[in-house]
Amino acid sequence: MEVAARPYPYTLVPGHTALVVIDMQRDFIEVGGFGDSLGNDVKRLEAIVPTTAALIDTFRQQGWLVVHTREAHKPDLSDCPPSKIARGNPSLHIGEVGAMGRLLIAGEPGNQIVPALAPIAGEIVIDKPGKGMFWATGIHETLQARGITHLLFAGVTTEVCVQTSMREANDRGYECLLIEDATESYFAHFKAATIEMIAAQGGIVGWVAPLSALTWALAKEPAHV
Ligand code: TIU
Repeated sequence: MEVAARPYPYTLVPGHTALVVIDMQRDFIEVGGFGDSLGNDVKRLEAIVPTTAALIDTFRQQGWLVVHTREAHKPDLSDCPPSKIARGNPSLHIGEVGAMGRLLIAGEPGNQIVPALAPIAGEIVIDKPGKGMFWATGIHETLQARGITHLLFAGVTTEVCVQTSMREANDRGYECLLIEDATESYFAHFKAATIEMIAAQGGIVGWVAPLSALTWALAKEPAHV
């Protein structure tokens, strides 16, 4: 199935394509979380929740795999390098108690995916200690076992965890498409730059397209898994 995209049409292979929703957790999207502790205006990120929900719904309707990630550390912080805890001189450090529990710690209220995008049975949820989804998660083996070769990306933030994950996926041979209205950054110019650099040089990291391009492709050519 062809999806209109930049720098040229993206060939989506039904049955071998998964959606990866990166870190749509309260830690980044709500006041009092990790993103806020770093001094960011978190309100920008909430705006993509409806588009991301529609994208997830599209995958569910097709019966295609959805993978959710969370940036999360073990309660004893054994998977969090001291350099990451110290970085940025934040108002609260990873593991310290904030308005939604301990920052970036698995199981805490702030570490939950926002209710509008909550995973359902049959979807994969991974906790990742890094910015990228492949470091120390085992997700590559899980995707390979399911025959996944194509990944669509959504989530936050565009230039940090989304871009890192997409580059990691690209290096592992996945054909990657970023859904540009289902990703956001605390910095508008970083989102724009990331989109440009992904699609530059003939799609050096992958493709970019709005959700409407996927919707159009499915309307034109209904897919069967
Ligand atoms: N700070 C920032 O922009 N992002 C992160 O720390 N993590 C993710 O992007 N998920």
